[in-house]
Amino acid sequence: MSEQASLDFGGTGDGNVGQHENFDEATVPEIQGLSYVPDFLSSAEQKRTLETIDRSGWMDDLERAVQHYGWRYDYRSRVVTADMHIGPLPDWLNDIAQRLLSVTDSFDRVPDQAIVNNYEPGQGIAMHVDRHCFGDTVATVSLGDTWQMDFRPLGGDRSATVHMALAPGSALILSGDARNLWLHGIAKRRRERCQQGGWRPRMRRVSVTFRTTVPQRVRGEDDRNFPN
Ligand SMILES: O=C(O)CCC(=O)C(=O)O
Repeated sequence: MSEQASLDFGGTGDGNVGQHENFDEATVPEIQGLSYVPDFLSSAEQKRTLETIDRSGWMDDLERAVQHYGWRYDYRSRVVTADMHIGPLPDWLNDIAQRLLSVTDSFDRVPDQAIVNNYEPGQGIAMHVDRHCFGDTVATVSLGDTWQMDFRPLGGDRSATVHMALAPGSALILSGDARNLWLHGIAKRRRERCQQGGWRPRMRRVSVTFRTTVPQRVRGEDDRNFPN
């Protein structure tokens, strides 16, 4: 594993969302099971997806706004229960979920759950490992501004943290060690470090995280197999 991924990434500081000409220079941490596909969605697909998201209703369970598809997730009990099944993913999400299978062979089937996270400047997500009611692969598609994600091995101290920039249109795929043995999160702050040094204001970022739910780990269907 590389000692420390570059902190220099994306963003011009000129306030134009969608201008991220430096993102391809971002360093991808060498963590087993982590892969990054920079141009997974075209600009037109990003725009269309964001417009569809913005026409849908937001939940205010958390500080950041969220949307749940396929299965609802309870942030308090941190489980999925059988009665949380919403239904199949809508076509616009299912198309993306299907396409993920063409860039990774880590999924054992098409993801059936998606959570949209809306991050305004100052917001983020705490360091965490995804719960095991979800399958062994998780994929996040980024929209909007380029923000940094942090990774730290479970049990490691802060000095072991590595970072990478998630550019709009990219897909980040976590499986194996990256999924199970590393925490990931996004620091709550209002600014991002610029490629050329200094800082720029953060703009809105939206992510869509795709998962498979594991039926025998959905509480209420077979509690014996539910690990935590
Ligand atoms: O916003 C992201 O890129 C990551 C989201 C995430 O880690 C989660 O929903 O568990």
